[in-house]
Order: sequence, then structure tokens, then C-alpha cells
Amino acid sequence: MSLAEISIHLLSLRLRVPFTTSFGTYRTLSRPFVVLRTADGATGVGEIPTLVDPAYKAECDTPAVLTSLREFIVPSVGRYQAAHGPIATIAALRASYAWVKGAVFAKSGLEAALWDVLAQQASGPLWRLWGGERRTFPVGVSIGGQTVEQVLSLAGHAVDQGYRRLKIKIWPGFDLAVIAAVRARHPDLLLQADANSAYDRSNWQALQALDAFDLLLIEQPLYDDDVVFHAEIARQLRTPICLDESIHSARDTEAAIHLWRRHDALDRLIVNIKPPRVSGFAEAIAIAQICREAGVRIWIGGMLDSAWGKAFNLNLNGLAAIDLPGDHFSPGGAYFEEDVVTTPLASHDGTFTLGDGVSTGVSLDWERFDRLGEKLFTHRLDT
Ligand code: OSB
Ligand code: MG
Repeated sequence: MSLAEISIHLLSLRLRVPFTTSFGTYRTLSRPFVVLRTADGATGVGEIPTLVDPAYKAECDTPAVLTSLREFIVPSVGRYQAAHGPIATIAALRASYAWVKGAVFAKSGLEAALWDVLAQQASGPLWRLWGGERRTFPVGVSIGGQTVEQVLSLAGHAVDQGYRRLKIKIWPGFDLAVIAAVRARHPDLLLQADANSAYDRSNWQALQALDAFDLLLIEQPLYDDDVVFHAEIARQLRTPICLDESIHSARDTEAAIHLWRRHDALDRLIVNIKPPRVSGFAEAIAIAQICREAGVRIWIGGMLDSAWGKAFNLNLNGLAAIDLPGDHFSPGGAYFEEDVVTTPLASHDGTFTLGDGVSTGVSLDWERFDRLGEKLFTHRLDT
């Protein structure tokens, strides 16, 4: 397949309910999207779900993603050599920009756009292209509230909608009380906590008090770039540690497995796979295989993605290797005041079912896509 043109758009998406994490409160998000056109007239779209500032990871929309795309990654796609079959085609795209260090989110947007085109060519859903074997699976919600009351209210709303798995954002000083309150109200739910790297080597012991609440996992308590100290504290917590921020690749995953195994704690390692945080779906699938072979449980995380990005991630749940429910839906109804697809994604009783629709299974609403943002630049490739 020959590639003809790559455009980068920047959309503004407004959350219906502000989302609070240990690193800040978000209401309006700016979101880069990649629009890829092929020589034979197909169009693929990939979302880059970074945040407006570098508080989650260093790579944020402006300037990191937009600069690395414009200056380095998009021009490198000129080296892409057409190949046969989806796997080789994706490998060829990745090879074109492999020399660029990091920039995992920026790269993932290009790769997602190409997967979209490949699924259209195959006239089938992404989950089938990715070797998915299951259609129905449980899904969860992530709750980022500022007060215990607000978290309880969002949790109650989510449970009323049928969700059976909740994730609660915590940070030093907002941990024990909020988890105790949610657990007291919902004794039978799958409950997990996400600290987004808010603790350090001097205060992580506060998390030992959470061992009493039968949590499924505690996500990324320590530094965003650390694996070693997470493995150390895993030995001293009964609740499994889940890595989010510190996993960017299959190799990072292997390093974590190596360390947890050395500590004889592999049953207390869980990995949150966010395809955009690991440079795309090909790497995400490789990580899923590595974890399955090691017996490490996995689930698919989110980045407050639009329904377009969420639809990609839901398709990845078709893999039989995904063990746990992911972050795919908002506890308060739709995430955004306006989203970019024609029909909203819907879960039923806390489960989602993949259909046979082509590619993501949903359609982009181009009128809204254009109204919510602007095209920043276009790069033409020789075909
Ligand atoms: O750490 O999982 C995270 C949202 C933005 C940035 C980081 C995280 C989150 C979430 C997922 O908690 C929310 C979602 O997309 O459903
Ligand atoms: Mg997280």
C-alpha cells in the first residue's frame, strides 16, 4: 500500500465532568489526530491521547507531540517501503520512524491510522485483524474526584449503570478514607486504586493500610519512570502493584517480569496496557503475549480518549489474553460534551460486545471532527 498524505489535526474536547488525578484536574483537552490518506484514496484516522501538560508523562500535546511529529516522525515516513500483508505493512511503517527515540504517543497515532486503513481493506473489524477470539467482556470505569462525597456519587452512578469494576484515583492524604468509604458502600465490587506516581520512597508505607480493603491492585504508586523501586515495595504489600506510566515497550515489560520474579512476587505484578503509551497496537499485542506466557495479568487502560480512541482499545479486548476489565467508560455517562463519532459507544450491564462493523466498528462524524478543531499541517509523500 502506498501512502500519499499525512495531516495533523488538533481538536478541543470538553469533558462533561472534570477529571481529577494526583497530578491535576482536567476539563478541556486538546487532542492531536493523525489523518492518513493512501494513494488509492483510503483514509485512516488515529488519535493521540496525550494531555495538555507533562504531568502524567513528559510527552504532552504541545509542544512534545506536535513538534516530534512535524519535525521528525512524519517526514521519516518518507522512508516507508510498501510491504505485503498487515503485519509487514505495520512493521514497515514502524521501521520508517524507529530511529526516533521515545515519542511513543506521537508514533501510536500514525500506527492507529494505518491499522484503520488495513481493517478497511480487509472489510472487517480491528479485533479480527488482531487475532481477537472473544466478543463480550466486562468493562470498568475510572473515577477521578476531588472529595470523598464526589467519588461516592460517581461510584454510585457507575454501579447503577451496571459496572462491577471501579478504579479510584488516590494521592497522599486522599487514600485511606476514600478507599474505605467506597469499599464500605460497595463490598462486592472489583475495586482498584491509581496513584499516578504520587508517592515516593519516604511515604509509600501509607499504602500498606490499603491491604485491608481487598483491592485488586494499586496502580503506579511511585515515580513515572521507575520499575526497580516498585518491585521492592511489591514485596511489602499484599495488594498487587500494577504498572502504567513505567511501561513503554515489550522490553520494559520483560524487565519488570524479571525483577518481580527475582523477588518471588510475580503473582503481585499486573500490567496496564495503554496502546498509545507503548507506541501502538503492534507493541501492545507483543506485551499481551509476553504477559500471558509469564502468567502476569493485564488489562487495557485509557487516557480520556475520545470515542474513536476508546473504540480501538475496545477492539483490543477481543484478545483472549486480556484478563481484567479496563478503563473504557466514564462513570457519569458520556465523557465529552461533544465527541467525534456518529453513534456513542454503549456498554450493557458493565459489559461490552464487539460487533462485525469495519475497523473500529464506529464512524467518525467528520462535520463535528472539523468543527471541534483545525488542521495544523499536511505532509505529502512521494508515491
Ligand atoms: O493513569 O490511567 C491513568 C486518564 C488520563 C491520564 C492517565 C490515566 C487516566 C485514567 C483513565 O485513569 C481514564 C479513562 O480513560 O477512562
Ligand atoms: Mg494509571
